[in-house]
Amino acid sequence: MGRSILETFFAKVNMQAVYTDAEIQEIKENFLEYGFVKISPALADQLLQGVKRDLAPFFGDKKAQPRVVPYADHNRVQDAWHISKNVYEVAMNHTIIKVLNELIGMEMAPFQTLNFYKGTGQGIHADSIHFNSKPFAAMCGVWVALEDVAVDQGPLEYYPGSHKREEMNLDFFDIKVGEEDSYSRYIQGISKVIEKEGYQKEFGILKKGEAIIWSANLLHGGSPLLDPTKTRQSQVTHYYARGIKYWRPLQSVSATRYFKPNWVVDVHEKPTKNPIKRAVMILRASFERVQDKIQSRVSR
Ligand SMILES: O=C(O)CCC(=O)C(=O)O
Repeated sequence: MGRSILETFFAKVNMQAVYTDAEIQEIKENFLEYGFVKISPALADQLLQGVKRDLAPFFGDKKAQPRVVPYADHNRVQDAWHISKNVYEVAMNHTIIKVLNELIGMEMAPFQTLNFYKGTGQGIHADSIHFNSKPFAAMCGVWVALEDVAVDQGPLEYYPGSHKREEMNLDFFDIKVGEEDSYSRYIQGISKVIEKEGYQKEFGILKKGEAIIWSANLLHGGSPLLDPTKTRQSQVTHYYARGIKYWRPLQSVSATRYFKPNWVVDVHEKPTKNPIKRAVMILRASFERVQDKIQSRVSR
């Protein structure tokens, strides 16, 4: 899954694309007001194609199972940055990180990637239920379109302004961590809040290479896939501010349990030739897999 010299060159050129101060100011104002912003980080077409090419063997009815990632199914590969330099490059995109640093006012870094093949229909939630922090909302999601996305492909769905609400963890809905159906009850609770507040949904209709950044407290999810024959290839990268406290409400049973994010790092220099690096990657992936299993058990 290596990249040609030309691809590397284009990726570097595109990393130099940045916004002017006036544009950054406008982006900040929109983010504060609506809880999300659309940006065009000028990701090279070769890079986006590279992501799709790297993950093609694992998606749809393909049988291949990626190794060294914490989770993969026919529609979702988590932390594919372990196996794809292109996924890593999207997560580390200079423009995206610069904008995030400005929005949050702290140094932001990626700690999880999710690559999708088709629409997810994921229930509406705030990312803070999965990835909370002290201070609150020092976390963002960034959704990059790897192809043009229209409404029948099950685009991202979000509720502008909903990020201004107070923090809504399980206790907000009188749900105890680990209770049966706690996550589906959380999702029901969120849907009632949306109805009560009259939040209006919007869809992430994007052109290939465009991105949406959302706040940890913005209500969002995946809209239904109206045309099941269509793909909706995308990469979500989750970013935290560095040097703060990180916790997951779904795993904090009796008290806030802090954890250390698995920061995205460059493992692509000589991934297979260094046995120690490889062993560390495998150990780390196994650890993440266990963490993921615990989380999905708690979430169901
Ligand atoms: O891409 C989607 O359909 C949903 C993604 C999402 O909600 C998330 O990553 O938090």
